Amino acid sequence: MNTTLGDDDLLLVIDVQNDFCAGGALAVPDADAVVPVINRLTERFDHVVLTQDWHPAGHSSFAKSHPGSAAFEAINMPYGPQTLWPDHCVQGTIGAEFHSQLETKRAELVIRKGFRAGIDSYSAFFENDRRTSTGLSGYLRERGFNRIFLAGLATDYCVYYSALDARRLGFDSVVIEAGCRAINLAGSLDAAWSAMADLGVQRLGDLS
Ligand code: VGL
Ligand code: ZN
Repeated sequence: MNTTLGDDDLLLVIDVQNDFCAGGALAVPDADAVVPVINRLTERFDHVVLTQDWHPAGHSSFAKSHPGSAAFEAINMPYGPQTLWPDHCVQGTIGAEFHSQLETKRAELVIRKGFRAGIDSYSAFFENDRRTSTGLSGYLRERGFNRIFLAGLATDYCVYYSALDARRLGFDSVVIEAGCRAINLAGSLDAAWSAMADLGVQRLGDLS
């Protein structure tokens, strides 16, 4: 892979928010370790976009919204299967804020997702019905980006779905492993890497 970065390369930083980090409501193992890595990556890119998981209270992806169901169970929603989560990244809460050490000032866009009560959005591009657009694709296209590098949380959910959609939309899509950590529910990490490989998402250990 040509790792010389240019004006048409973008770093897309996925969901580095307090609730996914140590002490958070849906803490991803070792999540805080991505912060210095992503800060270093951010310095290398001309363009950086952040995503922010941003749910209303009582969101339909929260286990508490489904009496009789527990967190980390899967249920069927009108748009398909949905894993249930502990309440997390509720709009306006500390848990929804970016990690305090994350370097955010060079971000050119913050795209929020998961704000509709009845549908979750793992991907930065499409909600979990796989059709409702967040608008990010149009933004990236209009700005002329060709290659999207991804890092953040979690490798096997929001990074995975975003990387896959970037590829499907015709961008080159590269996941930087050193800048990601996984939830890994029931083999979800292996499944994610193999699905990404099948679709032509590139896996880069780190940017040297
Ligand atoms: C995520 C589960 C629920 C993620 C977001 O950022 O990977 N995972 N909401
Ligand atoms: Zn969420």
